[in-house]
Amino acid sequence: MSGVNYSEKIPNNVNLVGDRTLQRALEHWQPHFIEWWKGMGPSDFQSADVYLRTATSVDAQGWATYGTVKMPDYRWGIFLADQQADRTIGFGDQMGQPVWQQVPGEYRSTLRRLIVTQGDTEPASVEQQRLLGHTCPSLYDLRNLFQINVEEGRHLWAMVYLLHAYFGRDGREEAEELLARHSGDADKPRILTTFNEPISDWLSLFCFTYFTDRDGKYQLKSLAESAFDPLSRTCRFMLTEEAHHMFVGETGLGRVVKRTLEVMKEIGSDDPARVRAAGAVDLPTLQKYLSFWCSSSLDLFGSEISSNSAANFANGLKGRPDESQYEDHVLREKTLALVTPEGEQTVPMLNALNEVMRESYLKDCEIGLKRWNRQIERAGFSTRLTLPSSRFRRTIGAWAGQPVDPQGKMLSKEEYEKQLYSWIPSEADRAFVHSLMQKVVEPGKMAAWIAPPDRGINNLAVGYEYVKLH
Ligand code: BYC
Repeated sequence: MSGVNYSEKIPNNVNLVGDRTLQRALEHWQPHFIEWWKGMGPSDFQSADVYLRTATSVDAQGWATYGTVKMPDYRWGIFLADQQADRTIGFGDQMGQPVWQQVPGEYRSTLRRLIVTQGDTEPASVEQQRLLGHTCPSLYDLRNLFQINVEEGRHLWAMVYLLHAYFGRDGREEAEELLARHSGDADKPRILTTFNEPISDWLSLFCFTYFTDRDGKYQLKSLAESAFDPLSRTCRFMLTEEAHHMFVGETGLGRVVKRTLEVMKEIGSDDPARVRAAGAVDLPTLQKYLSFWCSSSLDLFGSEISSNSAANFANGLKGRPDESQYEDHVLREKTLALVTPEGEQTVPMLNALNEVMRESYLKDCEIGLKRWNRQIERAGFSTRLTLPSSRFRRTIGAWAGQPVDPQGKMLSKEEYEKQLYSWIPSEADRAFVHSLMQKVVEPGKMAAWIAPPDRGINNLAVGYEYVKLH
């Protein structure tokens, strides 16, 4: 078990004290991070006492230790999963050879790019969510938002550690840049498109944590397979924390569906206008939010046909999630039939791995929809929620910019443009959802558009005062 040393300025389980140069470099970055947190992190709640979990070790006993802290005092630190003795490369052309404890020169820039791209998403999401506290539906939800925010901050630390420890001066410069780009900034935006989308209401937050954090799960799992062992160990521990973020999305959307169905039963109608008038999110609007965030998150897997994905896999930098479940770990002989707007193409499997991953991601996304559709069916209504086709509204890859409807059917450009806002939220839909977002901070009280959760955090009551406001 690797305990975390909390007596140091930067809590860590990587023996930072044994490398004074690295320690100094990270201690130099630390005040810049805090400054960023105060300026770009949750707006206005920095003096609140928040019931948060912090890792005190990376094992089952210590990774979630609960207590009340003010967010700027959160102990952000560097935690790697324990090193596995004799770990060997699990895929690609160097399969079976020992994993790397240092970055091989020939992969240096690619690995740095992967780590920077991963790292960039973490502060981006905190920036996207910074105003949400003002419209929280309950103290329980407010606490969950802040838990996610501080952990995304920690995930930034995880990537900054790798940059500082293994990439020298370039790594330190990249770490500064991670605080200089900002979500939605016209001059210095975040790297990936989804992380520049505003998240200005809680329905979007729940969709983001359902769809976008799930991309995080898939990407972290594939990086956890990496032959670069420090990256693998970092991602393995991050995945433990990531699960709670998806839980917030899944239960959040489930609670929205539950409340909407209660209202539909009360008024005896599924008429969207009447559901809205009764203060709940009508199912067609929910469907539009699902389609928006799902399609946006699908871009995060990259192009269907990608030489980057082929090289990353062949060189052992990035595998497939749960690589050991597959039989063939080299993939030099396999192909995949892919449909693009030009017709069906047979592509070397190595070049199609982004698409393979996107397909399994979509299957994972289906699980929640099945559950919510069962709830709707049990309540006696005929609407069914669906995921859009992976060709819908794409901005990356073979289907980028193609006028395709959510069922995957090609339309004329005019028809597509005419119908787009019947598939994703229009200004009026967003304005309606915003009108529901009224701050509720009385312990145990919920906003009218969302059902209470089944249980509280860490066995506490739902009505516990999870955030003490001053
Ligand atoms: N937007 O061959 P291609 C998370 C670029 S979420 C903008 O198509 P590749 C989290 C690409 O960079 C997980 N640009 O794709 C969730 C490349 O540019 P360069 C984040 C894009 O490289 C919630 C070019 O297009 N982690 O953790 O195979 C809250 C051609 O690339 C996009 C990662 O993404 C896009 N959507 O795969 C908080 C893992 N897609 O390099 C956190 C690290 C592609 O030629 N990143 N491009 O200039 C990667 O593994 C890969 O970079 C990608 C793309 C999967 C993103």
